[in-house]
Amino acid sequence: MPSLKFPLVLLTLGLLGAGCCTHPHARPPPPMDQGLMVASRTLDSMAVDGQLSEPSWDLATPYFLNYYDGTSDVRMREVKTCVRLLWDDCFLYVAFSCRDQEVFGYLTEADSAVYWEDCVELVIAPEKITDYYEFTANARGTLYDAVNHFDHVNELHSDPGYHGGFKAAVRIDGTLNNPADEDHGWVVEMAVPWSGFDVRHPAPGRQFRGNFLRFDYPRAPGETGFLCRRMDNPRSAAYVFLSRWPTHVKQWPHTPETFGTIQLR
Ligand SMILES: [Ca+2]
Ligand SMILES: [Ca+2]
Repeated sequence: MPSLKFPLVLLTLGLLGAGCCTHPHARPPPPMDQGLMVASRTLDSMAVDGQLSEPSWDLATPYFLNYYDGTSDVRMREVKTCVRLLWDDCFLYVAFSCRDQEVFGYLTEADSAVYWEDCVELVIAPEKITDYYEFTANARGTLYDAVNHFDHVNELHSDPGYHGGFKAAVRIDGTLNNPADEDHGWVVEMAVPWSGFDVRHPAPGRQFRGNFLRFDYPRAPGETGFLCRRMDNPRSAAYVFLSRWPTHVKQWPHTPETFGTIQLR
């Protein structure tokens, strides 16, 4: 069971302002049926530090994930998660900008069950879509990666023994694990090496199937969402709000047939 012995992180960095995604009320989301996400070539060297301060990020197209509740029609809830993609000869870079009133994450051990906490995920299939890779980071920067197989009876088999060598850094605008105050959000800057999933020659025009997920535990239990245990108090339950891409799809995000297309530009 997680304890509270870890020091709480206090970072008030204004991360969702300049250099990150704009406030959702200031920028309308793209069309609901957008299933193609373009990764731009980097212009400069990248520092994986959780700050989207590189000029390359300014040129990356912002895409917004959509809320998915798994039981009813997908609807556009408040846009809370923005994804941007970049690439160079060595890495695929992913930035997640997440608005969040309560940021929480306790797990610190690599490949632990970070998907039960505030987290973001990239899944990507270089060849067969039923055999794909998963790269996940929780809000305190603990990483999980796995190679997954999704069979035809809708069962997901994950092998976290896989190590793709990816790295990620998180910057929090608020206080981690402190429900007494109200947070603003968090940003993940992720770099996944092409060698981690056997892509030897990335080039413009290359396409992959994939998806992007965000699990958000809200400030207070809501009326919708998935009921899950929280790692900070397994005896209690909380609702988690899951967002996915492509935004118009209703199926569970790990269903490979529903993956969108990621294209290198
Ligand atoms: Ca950076
Ligand atoms: Ca949260």
